[in-house]
Amino acid sequence: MERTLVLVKPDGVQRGLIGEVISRLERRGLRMVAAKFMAVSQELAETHYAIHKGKPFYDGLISYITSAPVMAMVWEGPQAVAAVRQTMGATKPVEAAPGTLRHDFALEVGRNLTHASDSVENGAKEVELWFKKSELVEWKREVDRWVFEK
Ligand code: DAT
Ligand code: MG
Repeated sequence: MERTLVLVKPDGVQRGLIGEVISRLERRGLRMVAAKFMAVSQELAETHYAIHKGKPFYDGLISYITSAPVMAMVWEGPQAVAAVRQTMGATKPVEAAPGTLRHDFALEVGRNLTHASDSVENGAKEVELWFKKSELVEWKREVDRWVFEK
């Protein structure tokens, strides 16, 4: 079972799209493991986006993610990393496939609504960065056997 970090970024929160994001991930069959509504500190933003330091869009990215609250979540399921990124759509909303969140609700790369981990390894690292172990809830759903094959 994979785990992935999902953020509804400040634009998604301001636009009232937290529920839409959660609803799509729930409908997909993924299982929520943790969630918190929070302001992002400069330090957390810089650690989270360290890989983009030095890129022309870095400063804008840091000020965007720290500009207003985000909804941070952990979701799990088989191939959760790929499944969630597919549901989000491509980074640039105009390149995102119809039916994806970024296609359906966004236009600009600097206002692309969500973050989702891009690999299993980064998923584990990001979950550790954003959540304490005690905030992760281990649970099972009655419906799991109808969604998860194993
Ligand atoms: P993703 O968020 O799809 O994982 P990423 O990790 O490559 O994309 O980049 C992180 C964020 O940085 C992305 O959501 C928006 C911003 N970004 C990426 N590429 C950009 C670009 N070429 N111009 C402006 N912003 C960009
Ligand atoms: Mg990324």
